[in-house]
Amino acid sequence: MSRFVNIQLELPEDVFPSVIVGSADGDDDHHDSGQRGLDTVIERAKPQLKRPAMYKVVLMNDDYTPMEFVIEVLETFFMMNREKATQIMLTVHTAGKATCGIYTRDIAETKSAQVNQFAQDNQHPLVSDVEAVED
Ligand code: TYC
Repeated sequence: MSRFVNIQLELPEDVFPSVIVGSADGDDDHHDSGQRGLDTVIERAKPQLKRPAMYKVVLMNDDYTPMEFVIEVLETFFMMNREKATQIMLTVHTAGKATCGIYTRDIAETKSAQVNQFAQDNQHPLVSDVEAVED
């Protein structure tokens, strides 16, 4: 019979749970009495939650897309007001590219695809791309 037991404990939020991963002696007698031998191994449990990986939607400069069209894209797909959209458009224009938003992977991919499709539908060479945010 296995000597490994799964135990769930209710703990205060600031207490990081530990888990008993094994006992070296193979002798079960102290389990019934609720006692652990000196050879019991205790390790930190893995945290159960982690933040999702995040991705940037990056807008690229080109020589042909009208500034007004880029501003419309930023207002429409990234919910920017006119002032913010103008500022980001000018950053792309002068620096070559800029981040328009940071999202989980599926949302970033969808926004980027929507922008690229909208640009194509309007015969502009505007392109956006998705880049992983380093943690
Ligand atoms: N460089 C373009 C122009 O001079 C404007 C532009 C800005 C294009 C941002 C793309 O992502 C872009 N008309």
